[in-house]
Amino acid sequence: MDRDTLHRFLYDMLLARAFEERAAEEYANGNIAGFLHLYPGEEAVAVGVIHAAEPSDYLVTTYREHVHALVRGIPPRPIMAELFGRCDGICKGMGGSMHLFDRERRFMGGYAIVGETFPVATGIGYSIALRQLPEAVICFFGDGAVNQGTFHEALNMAALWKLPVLFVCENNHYQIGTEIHRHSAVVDVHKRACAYNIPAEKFDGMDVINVYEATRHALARIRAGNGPQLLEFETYRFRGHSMADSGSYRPRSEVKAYAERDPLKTVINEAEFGYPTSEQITAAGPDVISRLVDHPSAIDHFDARHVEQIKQEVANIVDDAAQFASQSPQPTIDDAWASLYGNRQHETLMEDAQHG
Ligand SMILES: Cc1ncc(C[n+]2csc(CCOP(=O)(O)OP(=O)(O)O)c2C)c(N)n1
Ligand SMILES: [Mg+2]
Repeated sequence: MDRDTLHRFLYDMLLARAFEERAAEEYANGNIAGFLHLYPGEEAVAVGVIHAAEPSDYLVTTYREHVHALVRGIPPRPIMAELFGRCDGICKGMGGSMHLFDRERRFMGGYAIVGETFPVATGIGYSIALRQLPEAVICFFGDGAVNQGTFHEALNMAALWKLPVLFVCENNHYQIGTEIHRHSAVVDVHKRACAYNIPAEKFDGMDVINVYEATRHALARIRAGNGPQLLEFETYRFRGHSMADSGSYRPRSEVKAYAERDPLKTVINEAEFGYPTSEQITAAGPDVISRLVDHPSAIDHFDARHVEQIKQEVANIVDDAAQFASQSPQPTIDDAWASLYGNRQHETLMEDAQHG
């Protein structure tokens, strides 16, 4: 792991946490309406996966997607303005928190319906395969989506046609207040993929380096023409399901245990103390050896001062985004009508077809 990459992970994770905590504050102040699903605790998944992807790869995500949008490169200002429902939002304030979308950056949404990402991603995968492009599509979904029919239909077709789709389960162990063992006969999400002959593995989703490496390998297999892959990342959300949920159904001891494993602590630790001793390398199991031996090649490491600098920088960026959002105009009823009746002739698709 080189220093620049580690710096980007650290920066993006600190920005993600600051952005989401500010969104919570703005919601409490009445500046954001509707549902708001936040990502603290899960940052290592979006950051690790999206950094392993190429900018030409498509992303399809759920309603818990602000961080995915940030990591893909949508600036904080239009994301925050979208959460505020304002004209300068990435979707002109018509989508809101759950429906971020940016065609240019191949960020194909934010979907509110559980299981909705599967057919969308599979369709994009079909389009890539048809044109024989070296691209892939990454389909994020929660552990609660695997009993939807769309999961099975999409996995079947993606496998049958060897589509370049990476299915990524963000397993935070809860579907609102329900745990998977209460609604699923099979509780290991990745094991379900074998029904469709899709290679699948489970990894620790609290460690960004782990997530990044796993995703890089899976994407390499896809680009080599091996068809879809599925990765399950075990993670945890530190907040409730949405701002309307306190999360009180979770035992305090469980929340505390996961807080100890905060992915931000892990990445800061990696960045500050990324030099294992030779004894540590010898003592490490075979699966972590490659990760450990990479570290001594780093020229320099970060210290607490660097981390504080980044924290200050991201705090300013988030302040600026909130300020920008609050000053952006509210859409009018005419804007709403224009959006409702826009794209009726499938202009977006036609433009894409013209550009090959
Ligand atoms: C088809 C459908 N059924 C029910 C809901 C209500 N709902 C919203 S989120 C959610 C739980 C989803 O949990 P999971 O997939 O694990 O994602 P997480 O919120 O944990 O990220 C449910 C049932 C919905 N949005 N869509
Ligand atoms: Mg879940």
